[in-house]
Amino acid sequence: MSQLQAAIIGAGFVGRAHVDALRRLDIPVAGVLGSSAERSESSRRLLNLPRAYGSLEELASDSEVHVVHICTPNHLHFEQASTLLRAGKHVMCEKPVAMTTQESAALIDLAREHKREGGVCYNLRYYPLCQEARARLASGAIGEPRLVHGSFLQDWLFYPTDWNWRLETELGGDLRAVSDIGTHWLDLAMWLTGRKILEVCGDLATTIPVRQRPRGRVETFQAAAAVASDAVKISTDDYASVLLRFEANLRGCMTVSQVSAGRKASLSFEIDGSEGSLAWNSESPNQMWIGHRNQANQELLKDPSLMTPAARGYAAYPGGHSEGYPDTFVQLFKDFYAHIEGGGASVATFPSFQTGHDELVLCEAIARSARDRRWVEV
Ligand code: SOE
Repeated sequence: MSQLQAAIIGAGFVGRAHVDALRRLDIPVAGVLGSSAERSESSRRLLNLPRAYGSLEELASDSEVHVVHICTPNHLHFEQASTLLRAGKHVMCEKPVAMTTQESAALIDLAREHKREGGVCYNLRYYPLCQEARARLASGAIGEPRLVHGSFLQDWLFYPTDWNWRLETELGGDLRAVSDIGTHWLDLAMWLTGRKILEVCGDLATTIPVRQRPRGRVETFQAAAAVASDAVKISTDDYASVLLRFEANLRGCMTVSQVSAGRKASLSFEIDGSEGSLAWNSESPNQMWIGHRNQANQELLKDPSLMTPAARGYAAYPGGHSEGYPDTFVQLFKDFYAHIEGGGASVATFPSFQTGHDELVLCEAIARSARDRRWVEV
């Protein structure tokens, strides 16, 4: 069992994924804080945890807790992370780490000042075959990367009656598809290729400008159609396409949408290099396509015995045994907790507060580019 003890804020769809992953790693979870005393208690019972916290302050002063996982709506991240860092807790925060770059920069400073680690949940890096793609790119398996393109498409906000807090700018921020799912894609593109994005040119659209807001609570991915509702104007992006210029002349293009019928949570990328290509899709995460010009294309099925040594450790099960979305949290937290247990001495391999800040800088540049209808330097 780990020496470190965790606690969680927010027990919605993703909070429960965090608790499941911590349990697989044998990291004790001391308790949960919800949006009210009743919700803390009902989540405590649902997740079978020892403690229901009554407030952020009560959680921050629990000396048994070393790491807190923040799984709340975006507008709460900054205040919660700041309070917890000041109280000496390490923080694993859902993305985006904050609402603005001023806030994310302040969190980096606070973590440094209090000598605590901050991670951001860009968990999709931790699919075994994404780790494999990164290792292959680093070893030059497809030569010099020239193009990176792909999309992240969903349909859970397809109907005007679909609702979630992410649609409200005060709770989710000014951007939605770009910030909620586009940042996963952008994080992958930069992490896979090891190249930063220097310039962006974005086109954003709100394809459903008026939606029905239900008068009750709706969870992420939960249908809301049957309840009483009010019509509200929407300003956040249902769709975006962004042209990208990376370091070392790498070019790219990303499309994101939360209104693409039939696409549930489909992140795909293809990287075309001077000697070959690699492609992957999160809806078939145990397969990677390897493209050639002068020989037949290949398909790698996830199998640790066929994977590059640097990536192999991120596959928890033998070949033929599929790994998916919940497993990515396990691998991310494994890296994060190992780093904390090592006293922060190792190089951080997990997405850090700096990663979260870089993503917000990109989001701001994309928003400016779309508003001004031009390329913007990051
Ligand atoms: C909703 O769009 C969501 O839950 C995102 O917030 C997650 O980051 C993504 O992994 C799945 O979809």
